[in-house]
Amino acid sequence: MSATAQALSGEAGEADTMTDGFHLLIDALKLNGIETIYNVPGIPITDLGRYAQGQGMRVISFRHEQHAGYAASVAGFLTKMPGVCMTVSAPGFLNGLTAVANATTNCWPMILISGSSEREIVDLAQGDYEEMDQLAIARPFCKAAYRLTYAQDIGIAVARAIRSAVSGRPGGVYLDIPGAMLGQVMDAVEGQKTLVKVIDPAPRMRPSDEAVARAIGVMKEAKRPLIVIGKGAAYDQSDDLIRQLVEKSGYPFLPMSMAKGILPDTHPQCASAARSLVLKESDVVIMMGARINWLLSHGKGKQWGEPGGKRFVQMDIEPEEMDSNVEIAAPLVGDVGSCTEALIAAMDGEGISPPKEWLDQVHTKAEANMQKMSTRLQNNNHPMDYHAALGVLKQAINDRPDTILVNEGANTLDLARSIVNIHKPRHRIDVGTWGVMGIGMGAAIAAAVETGKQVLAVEGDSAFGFCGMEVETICRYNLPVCVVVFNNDGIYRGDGENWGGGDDPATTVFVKSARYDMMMEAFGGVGAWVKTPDELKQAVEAALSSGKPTLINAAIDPAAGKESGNIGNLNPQSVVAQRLYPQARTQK
Ligand code: ADP
Ligand code: TPW
Ligand code: MG
Repeated sequence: MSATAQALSGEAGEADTMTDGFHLLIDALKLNGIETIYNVPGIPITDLGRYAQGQGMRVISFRHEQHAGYAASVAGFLTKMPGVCMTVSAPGFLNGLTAVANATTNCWPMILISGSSEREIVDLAQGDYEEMDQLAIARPFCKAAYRLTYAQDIGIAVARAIRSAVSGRPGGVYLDIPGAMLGQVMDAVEGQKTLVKVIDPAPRMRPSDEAVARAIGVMKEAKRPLIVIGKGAAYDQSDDLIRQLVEKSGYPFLPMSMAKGILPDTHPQCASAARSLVLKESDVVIMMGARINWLLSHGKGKQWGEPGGKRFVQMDIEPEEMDSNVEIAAPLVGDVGSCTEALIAAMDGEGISPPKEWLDQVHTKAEANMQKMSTRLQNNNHPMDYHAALGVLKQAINDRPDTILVNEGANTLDLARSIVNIHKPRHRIDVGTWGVMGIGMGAAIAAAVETGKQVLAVEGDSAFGFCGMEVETICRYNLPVCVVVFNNDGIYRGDGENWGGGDDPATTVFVKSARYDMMMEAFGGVGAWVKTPDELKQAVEAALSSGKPTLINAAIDPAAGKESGNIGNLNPQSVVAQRLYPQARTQK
């Protein structure tokens, strides 16, 4: 029963025929199928959370808004409906804003709802409690930002927020709710009439026939074709169509990190293990919901082989994405599902099939690289290195392919991404386009809450430090999350030294052998401290079969990691520094 209907069915008296801003907001969210709020309470939204719970919504309260926000954004990625994060004004709002900006960058739908203080005081800068012009501050960081003044506008504002978040290229939306608006009352029947159910919030967008014919024309000429699949395709959920296109074309495919599992990494056409070769040697590349941004070296440079040696077909819902970095020979503007469906239909009779030599070349390279890797994964080095630990986790996910993998860190991220196979769509969540540290616990919580599945969060010790307090949230809601902290005593490596020779530790190192496992125990979860692959295996097995909140503190050789993982080349270089610090020359 909706809150307004409940009010109507009560005893006679004015309050019984009225509703208020609080309840209209809850009704508006529920009417549109939003059942969960990721929240940190406080003035003016403490009661909003209580009432939402009172009305049967799931309200997950966090310890810090950034993680509530990350959780909402990951819920958006997983469900194609905006995740909702709710915060207090000024500082809470700012904490949540990072997540909205990150969601927008990743093209994930979410709505940040923040309480705000009295507008007439804010606008005259008279120093209200938690005063801030939140709407103006939010605008540059999100896809759209709206402020409510009257309770009767809640229905339309929520509808607008949902549509803005999910239509076209998805993104983060900000909804500003002045505290006073929540308390406004109106007739319940009239209030109900103001609510809006969004019809077809993200309409399908089909590419034109000409665009499809152009793409087929490019594909027909391909001698060394490649498909690159991105997280936009994972978001789209047209998993079967994507598989059909890949298999019908016979093209090798390369999944970007969060697109792993749309087709299993073990699929015979998966070219991940021959990544350098296919990027360099391919002549036609079909991009499916993946931007040609820094993660793909902007489509240029030696990674991509001969300049001008490639033609791109790009599927994207955002027309302006085309030609952003390189010329797109055949733009396919539309949702991945519609574009893929159109290509599959248009391929018939066009003789599209890649030359056998190309497939053999890719296959041979991939096999050789996988062989090399598999020996490294079985090492029994002491102290344990990344490869040995990840060999264990790879097996754990192979045995339980339904487990959702969350992953952040530098070496911990880069190595886990290439080592741990993913078998199902949207079963890997990571740092995304920004490479943001601290998304792990929010992502793990959202994955568990939204899917009910077991989560394995593989975290660098630094990455974990950005969000570690949320293990209390995991314990409080008793979520099936196993966190494995790759504890190498620091950022990239734990063996750095102070280059000035002073007593302070190096900027990149932490307390040695820190007991992160005891943090989980402090809140009633299971902790384990492991130093060998066998111990790790046992602890992970126990965690994944019990479903209990668990933190496994895995000791990793402090000297095993590389500076900045795989992206050390992005660090600015200076000849002056190389003269001043002999150590700088040996940094990789
Ligand atoms: P990755 O990091 O995996 O390479 P990106 O985040 O760079 O992926 O790219 C995702 C792209 O997918 C964005 O350009 C976005 O506009 C696009 N996109 C998002 N949703 C859809 C969709 N449903 N259909 C087509 N393209 C989409
Ligand atoms: C919000 C910069 C990139 S990677 C990283 C930092 C601080 C931590 C790497 O250490 P970790 O992994 O997690 O222990 P490992 O295995 O290599 O030791 N602040 C934010 N985001 C980013 N990306 C950074 C800082 C960074
Ligand atoms: Mg580390």
